[in-house]
Amino acid sequence: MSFPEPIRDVQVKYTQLFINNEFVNAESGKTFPTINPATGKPIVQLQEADKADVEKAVAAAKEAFKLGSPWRRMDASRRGVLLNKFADLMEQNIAELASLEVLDNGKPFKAAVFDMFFAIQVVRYYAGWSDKIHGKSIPINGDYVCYTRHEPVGICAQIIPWNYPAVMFVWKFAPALAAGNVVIIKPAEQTPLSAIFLASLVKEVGFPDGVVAVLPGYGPTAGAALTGHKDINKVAFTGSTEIGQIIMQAAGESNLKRTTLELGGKSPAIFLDDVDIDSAVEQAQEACMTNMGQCCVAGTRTFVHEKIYDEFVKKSAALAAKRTVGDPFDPNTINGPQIDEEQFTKILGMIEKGKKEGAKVEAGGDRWGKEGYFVQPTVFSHVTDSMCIAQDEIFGPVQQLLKFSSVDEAIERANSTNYGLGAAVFTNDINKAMMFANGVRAGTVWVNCYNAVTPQAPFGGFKMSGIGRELGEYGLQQYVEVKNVVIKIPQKNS
Ligand code: TXE
Repeated sequence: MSFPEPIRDVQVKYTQLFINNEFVNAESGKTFPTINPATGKPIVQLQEADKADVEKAVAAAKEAFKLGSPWRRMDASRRGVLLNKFADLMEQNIAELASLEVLDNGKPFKAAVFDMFFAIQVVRYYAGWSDKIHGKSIPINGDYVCYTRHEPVGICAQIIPWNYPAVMFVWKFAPALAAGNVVIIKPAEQTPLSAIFLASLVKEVGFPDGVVAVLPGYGPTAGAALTGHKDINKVAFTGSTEIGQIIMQAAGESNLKRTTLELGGKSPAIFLDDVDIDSAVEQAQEACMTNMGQCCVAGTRTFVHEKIYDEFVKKSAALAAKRTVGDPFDPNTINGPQIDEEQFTKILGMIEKGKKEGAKVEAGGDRWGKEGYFVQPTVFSHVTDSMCIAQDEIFGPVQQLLKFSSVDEAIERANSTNYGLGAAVFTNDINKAMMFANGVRAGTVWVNCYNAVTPQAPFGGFKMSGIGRELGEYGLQQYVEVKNVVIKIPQKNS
């Protein structure tokens, strides 16, 4: 796939809800704006989904999922063909999709294109699984035949965040459809544009009516109507730990929906004293600041061995100062704006807290520019474990440099938050790396790399970073119910 050119004046073609393979207005007729974070100005008004629209989408989903429907009767291999066709259309529209993402989310164009490459890989990966999802024949006691079926869970609500809008869309949509489910997707209110563009591709591919709905709208209204709905069988959510707790409660109180959650993090990256410092400093900063720090698995606690700490601090500050901030359509930009005013204010507040708590600002420490939601790449040294900036998710380009002296100590401190999403260790000592990999409580541990997230391997959190896994075969398991079928026969033989 060649690298596309950005479309600076990309047009927004779709602003409606997508239900039953049609673009429709919200029942209430209400609209809401989506904002360009680089300027703080509205891009366009969109139809705003609420409870009544959720009801319509659920009715269509029930029809699509009923026994004998075109979707239920479809060969599993055909589901894979449709998903591959969806990936083909993503490829054909990559310049438009990536440009919409830049406009709506503020991420630099190059990063938006890499997001699309990854999203396409994920769709193709799950397309391949479609006709390989099957149960077992089990030799049980007695004169019986026994086998299991891996059936779709049913109607799945999928509530996604704004940091990787298109990527999060397909992480949820692709395994669910590969396994034969029907989905109702609620994109984040900040970034609905790529999601409704993807909805237009659903129709072009030819998925049967009602299999996919996309409902832009707010969390406490459209989102809550989904999580509390009695006819929805599963909810998959990516977002804050706080809302994850609310969603799990709503799922439990309504009808015990199957629930998977991918939540916040405060991931540690450990640098031992045998690393190449220049490369380590680069990797540490990328781990923390990629996507402007708006990454659930960002390595926001950089633990540096005491022998190399001072040099590491100096080089990290110099590197942060060189990070190009600005117009996300400019090919030289590395950091675009934060997603919205709320996040921007929260991040600046956390920086102030860090200063008050006694951490030292080595680079940045303030807003960047006068318009939009840009934050200067910020590096703190002299950070201690109990400070808020070492405990709470900041979700901005703010790096905490902490000092340690032994691997045992690093493991204990790495484990000292409520989160457990990612972790990394950088060293040439295999024994120390293995001690860390086994001892740290996190869903992914990287050794001498960071953010190596691929379609084939599971992703998810320990502790308050989540429940369940996405991606890989593990991700697929979250979208099937196992049914055991036992048949009495006259006589079994071995
Ligand atoms: O997230 P929310 P916000 C973290 C990050 C960030 C903080 C707040 O620390 O600073 O969360 O961000 C929908 N019922 N992450 O406020 O509110 C909402 O509409 C049902 C980590 O944007 O969790 C959106 O679609 N749904 C993260 C989605 O939940 C509800 C990515 C996420 O929004 C709802 C984003 C409700 N009551 C933020 N309330 C990650 N894990 O990658 C909201 N929503």
